Amino acid sequence: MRIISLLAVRSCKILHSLQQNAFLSPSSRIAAVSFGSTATVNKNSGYYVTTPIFYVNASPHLGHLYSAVIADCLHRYKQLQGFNSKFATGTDEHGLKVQQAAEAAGKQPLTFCTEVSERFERLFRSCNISHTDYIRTTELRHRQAVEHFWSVLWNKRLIYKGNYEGWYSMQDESFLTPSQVGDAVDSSGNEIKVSLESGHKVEWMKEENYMFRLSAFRSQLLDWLRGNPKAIQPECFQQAVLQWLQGELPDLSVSRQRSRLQWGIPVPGDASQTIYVWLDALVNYLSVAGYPNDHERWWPVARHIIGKDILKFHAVYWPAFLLGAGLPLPQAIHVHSHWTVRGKKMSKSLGNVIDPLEHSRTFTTDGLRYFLLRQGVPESDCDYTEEKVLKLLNAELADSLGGLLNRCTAAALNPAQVYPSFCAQSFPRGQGGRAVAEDYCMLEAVKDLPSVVEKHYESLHFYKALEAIAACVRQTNRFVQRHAPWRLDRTDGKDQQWLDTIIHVSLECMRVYGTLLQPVVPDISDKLLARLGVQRNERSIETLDFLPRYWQRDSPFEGRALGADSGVLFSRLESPTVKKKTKNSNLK
Ligand code: ME8
Repeated sequence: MRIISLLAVRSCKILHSLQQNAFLSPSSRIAAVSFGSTATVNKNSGYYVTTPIFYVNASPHLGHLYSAVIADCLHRYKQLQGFNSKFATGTDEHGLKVQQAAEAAGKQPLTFCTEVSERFERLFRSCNISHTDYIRTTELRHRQAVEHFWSVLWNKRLIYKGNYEGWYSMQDESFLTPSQVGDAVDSSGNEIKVSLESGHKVEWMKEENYMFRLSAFRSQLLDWLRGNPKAIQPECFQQAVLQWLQGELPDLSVSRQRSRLQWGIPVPGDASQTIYVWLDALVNYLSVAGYPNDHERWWPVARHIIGKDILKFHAVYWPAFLLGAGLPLPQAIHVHSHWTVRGKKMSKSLGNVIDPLEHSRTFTTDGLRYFLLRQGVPESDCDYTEEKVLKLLNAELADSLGGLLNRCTAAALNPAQVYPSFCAQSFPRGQGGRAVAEDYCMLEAVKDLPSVVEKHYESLHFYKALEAIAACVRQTNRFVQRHAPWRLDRTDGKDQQWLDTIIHVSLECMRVYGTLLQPVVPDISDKLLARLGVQRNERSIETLDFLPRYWQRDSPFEGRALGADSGVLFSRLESPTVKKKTKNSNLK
C-alpha cells in the first residue's frame, strides 16, 4: 500500500495502471508493478479477440456476421501492427431452446447442432473471417474446461444448493427480477408476461438447483468499473452497467433440473442437474485460451466483442464468475448496437431476417463488410436497406476509390505502366512549383491519416476511420481533377515531369488507402496494392512511409513497374440486379 501511494504521488498514470492491475493474476500484477507502467504495448504478449458464440437454434443472420466482421477487422489490424493475435468464434449448442429446435427438426441434438454450426462456419469462411479457432460447446475440450471451472467455484463455496423461484425467459436463457417483467398479449390474444428488455415471453419457474453467490461480488464489480473507465466500451454501456449495479443483485441460479433440461453439461458430482447454459457458454473464452492447464499466455490479453443484448451476461455475471475463480478479468468488453431492417427489429415472424450469405453474394464479401463497418455505429442501432448498401458501395468503392485507381493506372495517362518519378521542383516544400494550396492540404491530411485511422480502429469506431479515408480519397480525386493531367503536353519536358508527379502523388495516396483498408476489405486492398506493385512485405501500417520523396527521402516505389491489371477494383452494382436477386430470395 505504501509503495502504491508513493508511486501515486510520482505519477497518477502509474496509479491508474496499478488500479487496473488490481484485477490481474498475482504473477501479472508483480510484472506490472516491476515495469511501472502498462503504457508500453508489448506485442509479444499477444492479443486475443472473441465474438459471442452463436446459438444454433436458427441460421446465421446479418447481426451475427456483423459481430464477426468487427472482430475480424480488429484481429487483422492487430496483425498488421505486428501483434501475435488470436481470434475465436464459434457456436453455443446447449440449452433448452437448442434442445427444442432439434426436437422440432426431428433430429438428434448433436446432429442438428453440427449442421447449423457448419452453416456458421461456411458463412464465416465465405466472408473472409480469419478466426484462428472455432469453438463448439459440445466439444470435449470445452466440457472439461466447464467442469473444472465449476469445481473451482464449488470448492471455494461460491456455489451452494438452494431453491430458485422466479421468472425465466427461455429465448434469452435468462432469469429476471419482477421489476424486469411486464404484461403483454401474445398472437393468440392470451395475456402473457414478457421481459421488458427483450420482449420475449417469460415463465414462472420454481426449482431446487445450484446458486452462485453473485450478490457477494457487487462491490468488487463496482471497483473494477470505477478503476477501469475503459473496461466496457463505448462509455454509455459502462454507465449502463454501473446503473445496474446500483440495483438489486440477487444470487444467480446456475443449474437446471436434468429432467427439464437434458441437453447440457451435467453438474460435476450431481447428475440430476445440468449446468446453466450461460455459465457453460461464457467459459468458451477460457476453453479457447487453453484453460485449465495452459491459459496463462492468452487469457490475460482477452477482449470480447458482443452485442448490447448480452451485456449483462458479459459485464456482470462473467466478471463475477472470473473473480470467484481467481482469474484476471478481460482487458475490455467492446459492445455494439443492433441492425434493424427498414426500422424494424429482424425477426422470423416479420420475415425480414437478412441472410448474410445471400447478401454477400449480391454485394460481394468486401462490399458487405465495407457497408457494415462504414455504417455501423457502436452506440446506436443502424438500419439496413439494400438501396443504402448499393448507393454507398457505388459511390465510395466503385466510383471514388475504383475510379481513382483507374485514372492513375490507365494506359492513356501511364503508358509505361510504372510508378512514375516525383519532381521536387513541380511540387516543392515551399512555393514556386505547380502545386496549389489545396494540394498541400491534401498532403497534410493523407500524412495524418494513418494515426487518425489507428485511433478509430483502436476504439472500434470503424465508421469514423472509413469516413476519414473516404474524405481523403475524395480529396485525391479532386487533386487529379484540378490538374487534369490528361490536358498536359507530353512533348514538353516540364509538363511531363508535372504529369509524373501528379500520378506519383496519387499512387502514394492510394498506397496509404490500400494499406489502411486491409482489415476492412482484404480482397479489394490486395487487388489495389498488387496493382500498385506493393509487395506483401511492404504492407504493414508501421512501415507505411507516405510520399518520402516530398521529404527528400528515397522511395522504393519510384520507377518500379506496376502490378498486372486484374480488372476494375469494384464493379458498379446495378439496381435491377439487386432487385432481381432480392425478389428471387424472397420466393425461396
Ligand atoms: O446470445 N444486430 O447468441 P445469439 C447486430 N449464445 N448484432 C446482432 C443482432 C442484430 N440485430 N442480433 C444478434 C447468444 N447479434 C449467446 C451468446 S456468448 C458466451 C453466448 C449478434 O445467437 C450480437 O453480437 O443470440 C449478439 O450479442 C449476438 O449476435 C447474439 O447471438
